[in-house]
Parts: sequence; C-alpha cells; structure tokens
Amino acid sequence: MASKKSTSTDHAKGGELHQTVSDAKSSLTTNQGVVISDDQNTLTVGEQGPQLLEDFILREKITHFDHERIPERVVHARGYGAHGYFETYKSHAKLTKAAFLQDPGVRTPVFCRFSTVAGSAGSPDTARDVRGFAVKFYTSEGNYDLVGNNIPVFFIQDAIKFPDLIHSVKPEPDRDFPQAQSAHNTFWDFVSLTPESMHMLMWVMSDRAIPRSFRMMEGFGVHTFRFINKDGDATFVKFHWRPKLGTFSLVWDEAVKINGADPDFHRRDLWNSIESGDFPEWELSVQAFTEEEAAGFDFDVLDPTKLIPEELVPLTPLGRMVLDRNVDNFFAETEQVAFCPSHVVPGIDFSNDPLLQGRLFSYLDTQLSRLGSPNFHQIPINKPQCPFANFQRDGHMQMAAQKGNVANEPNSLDKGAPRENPKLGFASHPAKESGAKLRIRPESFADHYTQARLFWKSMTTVEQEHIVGGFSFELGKCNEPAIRTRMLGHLQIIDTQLADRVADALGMKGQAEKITPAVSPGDPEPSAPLSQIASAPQTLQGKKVGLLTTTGIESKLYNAVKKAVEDSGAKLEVVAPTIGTMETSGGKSIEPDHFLAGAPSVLFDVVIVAPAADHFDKLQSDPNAVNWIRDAFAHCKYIGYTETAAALLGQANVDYESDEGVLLLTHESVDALTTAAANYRFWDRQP
Ligand code: HDE
Repeated sequence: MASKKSTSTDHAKGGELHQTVSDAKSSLTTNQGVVISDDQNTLTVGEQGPQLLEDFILREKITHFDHERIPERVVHARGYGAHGYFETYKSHAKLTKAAFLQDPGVRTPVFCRFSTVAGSAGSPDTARDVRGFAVKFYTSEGNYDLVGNNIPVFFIQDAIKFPDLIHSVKPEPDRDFPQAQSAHNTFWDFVSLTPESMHMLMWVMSDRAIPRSFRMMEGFGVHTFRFINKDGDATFVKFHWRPKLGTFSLVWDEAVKINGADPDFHRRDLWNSIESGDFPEWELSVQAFTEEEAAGFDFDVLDPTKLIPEELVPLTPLGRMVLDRNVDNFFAETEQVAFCPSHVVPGIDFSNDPLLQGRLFSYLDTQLSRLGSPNFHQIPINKPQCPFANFQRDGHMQMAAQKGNVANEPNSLDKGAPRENPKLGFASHPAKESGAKLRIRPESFADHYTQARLFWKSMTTVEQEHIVGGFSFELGKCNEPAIRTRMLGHLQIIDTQLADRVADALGMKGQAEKITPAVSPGDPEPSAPLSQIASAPQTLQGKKVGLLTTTGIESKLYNAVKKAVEDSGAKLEVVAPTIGTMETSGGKSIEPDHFLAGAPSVLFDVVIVAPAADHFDKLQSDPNAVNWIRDAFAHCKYIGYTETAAALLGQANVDYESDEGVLLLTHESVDALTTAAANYRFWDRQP
C-alpha cells in the first residue's frame, strides 16, 4: 500500500522535474478559464477509490481530446504548407485587372500547401503519386485560390468520373490496402478501361511522380482559365509555377527506401529549409492565348488531358512566390486551410473545361463536411485579409457577433449596411453560350494518344527507362493478367518500343490486347521543356551532401569539404557510426547530424566517404556502411572518397577506379566533386 505522505501529486509530478506556476508564465486553466491546481491526477474517492463523474477537469480534457481529429481530406489528405508572399514583376494590366498582378511594390501574402493525392494523412511522403500544389493569395480584393498539381494534365475529362478514379486508386474497400499506391488491380483496371487517362499515366509513371523536394517541383493550374482586363477583354491562360532551384526527382528504389528511412522526407525538407532561412521560390507564368488561336490548335484547350506545348505558346512570367514562414500550428493552419477553385477575384474567370466546372461545385461542398460549418471562412487561415461583409448569419461556430436588427438585402433601415458595388464587384465574363442539353463527350476530346506519345518522345533515354520501370513495377503488382494485356494494348498505340520494353520486363511479349483508338494518334515533334533532365539547371543549390566519417577525420579535409559544399549552395550533413560528439584530427568537436543506422545514403544527393585510418574498422565492421555506398552507387549518385575508404568501396563492389562519377578526394580537390555533382546524377551508370 502506498504511504500516506507520498500519494497523488508527488509521484506523478516527478519531484523536482515538475514545473509549477512559480516557473511558468501563467497558470494552466480549463477552457472556461478556471485555474487548475493538479493536472496529473483524476479526482477519486479516497486513495484507491472510484473516479468521480463530477471531475469536470478530466471530462473537459478527455472530451476535447476525443474530438481532436476531423475528417481527413478525401483526396490530398497528406500535405504540408507554409506561408509566404507573392510579388508581381510589373503591371499585367493588359492581360488582367486582378489587383495583385498590378503593382510590383506590393507583396500579397500567400499560404501554399503541397500534398500527395491517394494516401491517408499519415502515409509516407515519397509514394509514387501526383503532388497537389495549392496556393491561397490573400489579395486586397479577396482570396484567390490557385489549386493546382505538379503535373499539367489530369486522368479524366469529366468531373462525373472523379469518384470512380479515386475509389480505384484508394485502398481496395474489402481489405483496406494498399495504402498510398496506384500499383494494384482496381486502379489499373479503371485506367485501362479509360483511354483518356493515357497521357496522365505517362506523367505518373515518370520521374515527375517522385519529386526530390517540394522546393524542386513545378506546379500547374491544369485547366484553361480566363484573364479579364479592365476593358472586359478576355484572354485564355494556363498557369505554370517554376521552382528557382530547378525540377529534380528521386529514383524509384530510393523513393521506396526513403519511405521507410524518413516517411516525412518532403515535409522535413521544406520545414528545415524555411527554418534555416533558405526560402524556396517559384516563378508564376501563364501561357496566354486568344479564343481564336485556341480554335486553330489540333487539340481542345478545354480538355484537361491536354497541355499546350511551350513551342506553341511560350510562357509569360508574371511574378514570384517566396515561402518564408513555417506554420505555428500544423492543425490550425495546414489542416484547416480550405482551398476552392471557385475562390477567384475580379480579373480571373473560368472556362468551360468540364472538369473545372465540376470542381467549382465540389470544393465548397467538401469543406462543409470536413470543417463542419459554413463559417469555415472565419478560421484565421481561411479568413480574407481584406474587409468582408454581407448578411449571411449564424451557423455552427459563428465567431462574429454582427450588430443591428437588419440581416437582409435590400434594406433601407440600416444606412451603414454593405451594398452591391457594380463598379468594383466581380462580374462574370459574358461568354456567349447556347445549345441543347446533352450528356456527351465532345468529338474534340477524342484523341487520347497523341500527347501521350509527345511526352514519351520528349524524354531523354534515361527518363524513358524510368517510365518503362514505372509501368513494369505497377503492372507487375496487378495479379489479373487481363488488366496487364489491356494496358500493353494502350502502350502499343502510344509507342511500340515502350510497349515492347514493358512487355519484356513483365515477361509478356506479344500478349498486348488489340485496341483500336477512336482517333489515330499523330506523330508530334518532341517538346524540350517536358524533359526534366534535359532542362535541369547545373546546380547543387538546395541539395544535401552526406559525409560518412569517423572521429579523427583529417581537419583540413573536413574544413575543405564543408567550405566546398556550402559554397555550392548545398548543406553538409555528417553521418558517423555513433551520434555522440566526435573530433577532427585537430581536436575540433563535431556533432554528427546522424548515426549511420538511422541515415542511409538515400537521404542525400551526393555522398562522401572519408573515415579516419585508425577508426576505419568501425565502418568496415558495420554492414550499414557497405549498403550506404552500394545504394549511392546504384542510385547514380556522385561519390567522393578518400584513400582510407577505398577498401570499403571495394566491399560494396564499386568500381572506383574507372567510374567517372566516383572521385578520389584530398583536401585540395573537393571542388572537383561539387562541380561534377552539379549534374545531380551520373546517369552514364544507369544500366
Ligand atoms: Fe481536387 N479535390 N478534385 N483536383 N484537389 C480536393 O478538396 C476534386 C483536381 C487538388 O491542399 C478536395 O479540400 C474533383 C484537379 C488539390 O487542401 C475535393 C475533381 C486538380 C487539392 C477535390 C478534382 C486538383 C485538391 C479534397 C475532378 C489539379 C488539395 C479536399 C473534377 C488542377 C488542396 C479538398 C489542399 C483537393 C475534388 C480534380 C487539385 C474533394 C471533384 C484536376 C491540390 O473537393
């Protein structure tokens, strides 16, 4: 039996470790403001007696906790956001009257959320998937949401197919797996029966679906929108975000391993870069074109499965977005932010893209069930930063106590009431519409293969190999042979070489189903900007170099590595057999960033292996060290090594004498590595 003296509080409060009000800034209270004297113990009858229902402190705390989760987003549940600003380069008044695109001296606050589509909120970051790229601009004329993706086209042409698409990719309903993966029967069954998804599938099987970082990812508005200037002239536009750091991706085996080693890889990367003052930046551009020009294209600009090659309509840069502030609270901001493509401002309007039109309905609806109230716009992250006033009233969680007896419009009773403003107000572009009511897909949407072929032809051989790998992996996970043969049939139409290579990888040569396309595909010229590798900047900016070493590392070498890496704009992280403080040969202390077993080389873009000679045995006896090097080599990374590491490279079967991506380093030659590694990968090594 517990002694009488040392009951409740002393045990639970851990003696001196426990903080009381004397060291805190304020008292702990209930939600009603009542100061709490003991937050460690429930109210009981006697020492070991039953708990009391009257313990309102316990009940308030547990009840709140029980209701902490809200329904996760039905798609794009896994996401990460940050604050920043947008500034226009100049006035774009000729194109649009939107206020945030007029004055280069004005910084418009933004909140940006990146996401995967298929996985749940707790799923890993580097799944093969489309990435959401949603930006809320808090403009002086109201909130504008540009709710895009990192891929410029979509799977389907009509919103009525969206629930089917998403049901097919989500975990299968009887078994509730696989999580965050398209590699399963229902997805491939659906898309192989939906030829309009072929172009998008090419993108999703490519490097684009496994980005290296949110900071190194493009964004697209996907649909055609309209810009409206002050004279009421409309111009069609397609939105593009381009990352300043360039667009880079992981390789598949790396993505799979990162999912285990660091499921938060992308969110950690964004958080860390912003915390360290290395603010990511994107340029916003549009492809602007008239309706007459659009009529001359050999595809329909209202079809969201088509892109406009930049050779046809080049980009017009508008301005830049910088993300410079992490959230204070993930739930309050990133989880509660509510994007809606219908949030537009004067100067921006919609087109008749049927997918966009469906989205204009869907997002407001989803916020009602997800956030639970039509007052979701009053949550600080969603609240416009310009004045807003109308006669909407009441509802769950109403935060405003509106004054006066008038809640109707028109009225003559409240002289100060808000009124319509025909001059400043949003007016829809008076596009002429007529026609019969029909449920049809336009003929102009019928070519499903030409742009899939365009994408394939625009890739480098390395990227084509990755696409073959993507299809082979995913179809290899389908255990229904009819789905595989059907998909091979579609690939045959896109490109016979692609189809043959995937069939070969699956061991299904000659088994493609014969599919007759509704419209025979054309043979487009490649479009250079579609290839990430061909258009990648030569830079290590924003990347990470992992230094695998031990205590006793030569001081001169350590200093030279640190300087060369930092000069190149990358970050150096030290990986050691143990996490405790280590020393250079000169006695300088280094705090390793990682211990070896917790930091496989997949977490770094470039690696260096440089153990001290007299501590070499620590690495040689650790199988993680060999894996570290073997993986980096297989993932086509640039590798720097010192003489002391040569034996370890040998153990990992790395051909360090003839592979040009593996460089012998001394303190005088580290720059050679950082210069070469600006190529990002040594692709010559790819089989
Ligand atoms: Fe979404 N989508 N979507 N989507 N979408 C949602 O809205 C929907 C589509 C996109 O970070 C949902 O608030 C329909 C295309 C992003 O919070 C939902 C259709 C594009 C995000 C919804 C599409 C997107 C969403 C789920 C077909 C690229 C995350 C939670 C007509 C242009 C935004 C929510 C964030 C989220 C519906 C297709 C982008 C259910 C019906 C195309 C980036 O309303």
